[in-house]
Amino acid sequence: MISLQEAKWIWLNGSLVPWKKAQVHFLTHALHYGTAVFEGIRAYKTERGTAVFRLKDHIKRLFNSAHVLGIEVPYTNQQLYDATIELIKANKLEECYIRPLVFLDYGEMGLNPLKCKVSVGIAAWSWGTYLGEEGIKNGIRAKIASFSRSHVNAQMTKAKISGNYVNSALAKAEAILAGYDEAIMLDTNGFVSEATGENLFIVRDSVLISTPKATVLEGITRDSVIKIAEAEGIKFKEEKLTRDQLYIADEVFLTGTAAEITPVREIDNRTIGNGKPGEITRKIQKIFFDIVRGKDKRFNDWLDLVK
Ligand code: PPE
Repeated sequence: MISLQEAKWIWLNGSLVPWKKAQVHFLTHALHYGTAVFEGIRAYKTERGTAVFRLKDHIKRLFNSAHVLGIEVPYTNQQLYDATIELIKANKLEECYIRPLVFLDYGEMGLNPLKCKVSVGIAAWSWGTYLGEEGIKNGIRAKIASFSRSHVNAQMTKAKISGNYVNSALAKAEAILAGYDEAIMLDTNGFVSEATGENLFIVRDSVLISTPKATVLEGITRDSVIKIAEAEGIKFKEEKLTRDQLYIADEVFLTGTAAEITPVREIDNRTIGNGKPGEITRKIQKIFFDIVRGKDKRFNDWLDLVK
């Protein structure tokens, strides 16, 4: 059963290929060893047409991820930018999620990644709210994962390397099977890092706090939230957080391209604040959705128009 909303074309190594024909060989290196890097990007409908949110920043991070993994992307920044725009147009998507993947392809087996052919694909499809409409509106229930986030010298936190995501998938499945919506992960020192595919913020006494950048993915939504807070005069700091600091926070929310801005109303069966999305969460969430839909002109340079 496929629940993915299929589109018409996928961009693969320089050309548009029909969705169902965008296939790889069984012995693709990345399929066996996780040797790939990816991005998650969203495009939204604005009054000036479809606009991709911070596309240049996402492509830059894709190149950084490849650099960390030690692989060379066989295209330029501009080529992948143009390919993304071309793909959205060809698929006639007004709003979509975009998934570029740079992967070690077929031709070599064994762990040595150095001689593998590097391939690049980009898919785009219609993807609704990641943690549910209800979750974005009223907040989700989260659980602290029993699996630790990988040590910073085990898996590189600055890179969206496919193999890193097994750690997230373990924690996500555990949370879902236990009846929660999402898992929050602690690092190997016991401090809060991030959720399986989202960065984390809390609000305490009107101060916005996020976990230190060093141990988490440098989220583009996270960066956007920090800049919104700055523009709105909301005090922000980065700080190491323990799990019980989450329990007693006034507000907790998660940020990510897929999850957008999702409030957390409960962690480990403890109500956060009054159990409803807090004032600062709602304020930032509203501004974020206004920005991505082109209604807040202060951040217009974050939008890359498709036409
Ligand atoms: N941390 C992790 C581990 C992560 O994967 C993401 C994005 C973030 C933080 C937030 O980063 P940003 O999207 O730049 O704000 N996770 C992507 C993958 C989700 C998936 O299930 O696939 C995403 O949100 O697109």
